[in-house]
Amino acid sequence: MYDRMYSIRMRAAEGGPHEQGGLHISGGETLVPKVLLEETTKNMLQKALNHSRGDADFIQVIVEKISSNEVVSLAPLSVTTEAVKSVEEGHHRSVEILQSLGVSNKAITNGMGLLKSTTNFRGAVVLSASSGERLDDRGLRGVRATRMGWSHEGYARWSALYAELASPRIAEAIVLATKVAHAPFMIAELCWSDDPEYITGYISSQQNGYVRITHLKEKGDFSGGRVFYVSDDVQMEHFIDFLEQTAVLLV
Ligand code: WAQ
Ligand code: MG
Repeated sequence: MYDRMYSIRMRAAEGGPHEQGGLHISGGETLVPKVLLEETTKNMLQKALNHSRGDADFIQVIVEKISSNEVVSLAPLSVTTEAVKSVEEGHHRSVEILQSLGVSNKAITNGMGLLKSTTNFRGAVVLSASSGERLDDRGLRGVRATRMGWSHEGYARWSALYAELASPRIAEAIVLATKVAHAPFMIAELCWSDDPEYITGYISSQQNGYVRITHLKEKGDFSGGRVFYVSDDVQMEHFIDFLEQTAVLLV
């Protein structure tokens, strides 16, 4: 049904590569047919070079071919936006939403604490939704969802429906949140950006969709990240394998 798809991943740092202590500047993931490969790779490079976090001196772009029969098609999560007036109100709403999804208070406190800290993980931290314990052993790298993107038609339809949201940042976050929400054992994701200029974050789940909260940190704050809350019966290898290996296309 689709052209042969390619996964493109980018990561950028300042002061050397991430694993040599460089400060993470920017990252991105997408899945495109061959006709869009060059243009998209160029756009990724531009994203790395023009980022408000800093001046990248290490940029890695990885391109991989995926066989089209391995691609899972998913509809994007539905989007709602909750306008809040302060970080305090935003955090309060986040707690309420996570509680309603069955995440324990301890797990909420631990997750919010991780995102508030200035330690920037390159990927997400996986927490037990009941104990709040960290379950992955990936250290500062965390777990990265990869091999995902919009189909051309899917993005055209979605961006017409949600014209006011159709920025590259939000479109990328919807892809990630949709793939992650469909992972086995997944309960909820909490996210806000580490970009100091961007203060809207979200809580996503298959149950509630993608719920944006307009104020989760103050401008100028470099904190941010992602937390994946999982159920107690999680099989970590299976969970991480889905996030890293299964190619997902939003349609
Ligand atoms: N897999 C897992 N975690 C990731 C990935 C990935 N592929 N990419 C980024 N992260 C983690 C990592 O810790 C980043 O520091 C953190 O997420 C934030 O990434 O208005 O822009 O790309 O609806 O800065 C959400 C709200 C914006 C959008 C999120 O995230 C809206 C954003 P950023
Ligand atoms: Mg970022």
